[in-house]
Amino acid sequence: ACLLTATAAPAAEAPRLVTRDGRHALLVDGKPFLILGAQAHNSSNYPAALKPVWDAARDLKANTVLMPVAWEQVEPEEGRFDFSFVDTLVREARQQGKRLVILWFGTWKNTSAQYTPAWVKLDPKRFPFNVDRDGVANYSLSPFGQETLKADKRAFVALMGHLKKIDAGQRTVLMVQVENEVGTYGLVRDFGPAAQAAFEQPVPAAVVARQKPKLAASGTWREVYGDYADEYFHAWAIARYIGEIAAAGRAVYDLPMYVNNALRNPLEQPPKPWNKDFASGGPTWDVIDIYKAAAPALDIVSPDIYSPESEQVNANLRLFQRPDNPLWIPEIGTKPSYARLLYAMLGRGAIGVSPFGIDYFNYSNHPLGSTATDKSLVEPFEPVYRMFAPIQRQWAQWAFEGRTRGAGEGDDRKPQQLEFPGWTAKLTYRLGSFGEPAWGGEFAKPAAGTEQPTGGAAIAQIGTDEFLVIGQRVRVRMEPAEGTRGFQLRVEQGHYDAQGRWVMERVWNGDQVDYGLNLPAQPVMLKVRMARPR
Ligand code: N0T
Repeated sequence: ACLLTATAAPAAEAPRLVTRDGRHALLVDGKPFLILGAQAHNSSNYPAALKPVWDAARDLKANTVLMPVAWEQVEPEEGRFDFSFVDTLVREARQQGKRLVILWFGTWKNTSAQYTPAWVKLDPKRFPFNVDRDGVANYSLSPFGQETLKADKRAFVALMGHLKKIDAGQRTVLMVQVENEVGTYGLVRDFGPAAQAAFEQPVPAAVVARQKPKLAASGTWREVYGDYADEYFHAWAIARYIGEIAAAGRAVYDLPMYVNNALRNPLEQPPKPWNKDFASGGPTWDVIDIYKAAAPALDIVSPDIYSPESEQVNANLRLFQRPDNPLWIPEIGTKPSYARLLYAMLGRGAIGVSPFGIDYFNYSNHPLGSTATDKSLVEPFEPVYRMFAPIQRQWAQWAFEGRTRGAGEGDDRKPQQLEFPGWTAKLTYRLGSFGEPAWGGEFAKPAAGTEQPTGGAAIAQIGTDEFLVIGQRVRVRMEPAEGTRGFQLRVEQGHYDAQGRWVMERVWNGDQVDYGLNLPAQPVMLKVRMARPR
């Protein structure tokens, strides 16, 4: 019996988030894991719809699939649960060698009630909508619907209990998203009687302690937050609702949980009071503190990136990456122009990224994403995943240690700089690539294929004077930090083998390094050793 106990496989350790020195890692089987995600289309959550998802995820070289599980499908009749899709999903994911992130489409999906079961939709008395100042019902369910909260929570707890039963020994499911893009369009908050009564109460101390700017140290929502009171109140009401669901789910099966956000303009600084320009009450960057205060069971507030301008993307990355909030991007449009920005996300130390609509279902969410529904959909992203997939564990570890930086070519095509202790990486774009003119400091005309920005690089400082450079369509010049002396000693092109050992393919020297390292259209991996003159 003793022997048997000793050799029995230990239950896999639960995925969890850890934070050190303001940086984060998702531990999977006890070690940092980088999610190279693929999110399926909204209606692919049925067994017969899975094959085009697996095919696209495989072509992309994703390690994780993000898949909705809808309240309407797991509880078609009140109190009768059907998790057969979840069983198929988890079983096939294992066969495909993929991990999963489950998206709970419950009370709110893109703010609407469309994924609630019919018995919820048909009973607005029991499951009330938000109402406006005149008492007219809005399309979105009220966070003050006590019965709605109870029912959603019960279904979510049943889902988590089921996941525990089928997956606690294997941990195929890494995280759970609770609801999808919550908030309300067109109405700043619920004005129903329960909401109004709460609005006139003092702001909870946990919120006042975190959320700024404030006009007073205590008081009602209006007294403390003035013109922002309605939006902040709605954020608090929704956060509390989701937080309660998440906490109940985690009590049954403790997985990392997060919410995603349809963004407000990150460049509007300071942010103006809500003016119908985004979903009020959603976890926009300006109310992350309210979500942290009201929903401690949610680990992450994450951005869904659908504004392709590089300035917008970079601003969102900055705003959602905080010592109290890991950077996790569960949705990125599939327009090819987003691919280069993965270098910025992964270089900054995101715990993961996921283009949305990686699925050969015959549907395209253009203009948010690509027009393609075949293999050309994944082609712009695959080269980046191809580079990171073999080293995803190592990269996540380096990121957790603060060794990584990254950038995607800006819409302005301008040079960029990445600063490391002792060294600076200078990036320039619009260069020739292999087979095209790449010699010299200046180019008569930019190379074909650089009409649109497609360049980017992610760099890890793997030793004091040593770097791993991954990138495409960029010239990288490593230089000593200002006021110091140093030079490039050796540049190797290569890859890591399955055991994580570096395999050198060739040494770059001569023309290949004289003016900087010209990373071609197809990404390469370089190990760069710098040195200081003795
Ligand atoms: C996303 C997706 C899916 C620049 C849209 C994006 C997904 C949801 N919503 O295909 O519905 O489930 O999370 C909203 C984009 C806002 C428009 C940004 C304009």
